Amino acid sequence: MSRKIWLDGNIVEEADAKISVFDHGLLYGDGIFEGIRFYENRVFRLREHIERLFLSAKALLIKMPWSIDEVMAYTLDTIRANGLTEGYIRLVVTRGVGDLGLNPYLCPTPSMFIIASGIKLYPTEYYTNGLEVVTCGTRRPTPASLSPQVKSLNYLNNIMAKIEALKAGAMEGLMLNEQGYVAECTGDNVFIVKKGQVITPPVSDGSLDGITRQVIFDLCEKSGITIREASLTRYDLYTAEESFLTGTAAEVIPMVKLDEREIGHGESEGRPGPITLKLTEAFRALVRSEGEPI
Ligand code: PXG
Repeated sequence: MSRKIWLDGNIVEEADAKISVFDHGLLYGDGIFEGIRFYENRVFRLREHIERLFLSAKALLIKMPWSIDEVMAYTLDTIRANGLTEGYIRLVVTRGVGDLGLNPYLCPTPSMFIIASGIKLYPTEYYTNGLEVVTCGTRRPTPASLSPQVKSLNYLNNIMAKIEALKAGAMEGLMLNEQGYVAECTGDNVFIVKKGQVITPPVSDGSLDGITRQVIFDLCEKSGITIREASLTRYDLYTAEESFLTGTAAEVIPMVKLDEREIGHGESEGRPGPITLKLTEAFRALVRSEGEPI
């Protein structure tokens, strides 16, 4: 079945959803995106995603000709046009069409398109058995260059790291910051469990302030699990009791091995740990119990 795409105000067939070769999103990666999930006819944390999109736009001086509420409505329209109840939204805003040259003022109006589709990042067995991860040589760019908070169309650092991970036979790669502290994985935030407490690096160590990351803070608080931010080294991950990754696409997934070290102690060494499993279950229940109705 051909997908229906929202493109600059119209819902068009996938085959007709075309972007100009002069679009600066393509020519220079000058644009931003969001990845959003919907479960059982409800969009999870829709407003938070659209608000983050608008913050990315503000940082890049992309003047959005739509309001937050309008973009939320267009997102829901796109899902309805595709008759989907469960899936994934990719929302992309580009600087728009302009002549050649970096100058963004050559592009009078931004372009936006919205795709509603399925997504499956990892096979089911990885959620049950856990993921093996390797540390990548490619570093997360420092906030002194483009802020990691901007979800821009230039993901080349993350893609280079992903290539390293895949070449090493791992499904995901750990990225460090310039100082060698843990930042995040190529498309997910990282958490560990130590002495029963959940710990994740502060976003100032070079990670995206993930919406799923925030959900983990909420779930820990609700379940009486202590959660805090702290800079982490690879040693902290190697010797952790448990570790897991979070992201809109990945959801919550256990990380059971890093650079050949099996994470965990005793019986749960190299296996998903109890707090990870508890949070995974709580996450699954939450995404099916709240969200913007479609
Ligand atoms: N770090 C990075 C670099 C990301 O790109 C996350 C963390 C997790 O953030 P959220 O807000 O999703 O919890 C992301 C998000 C894809 C895909 O197509 C990637 C993401 C989200 C949706 C789809 O690979 N990454």
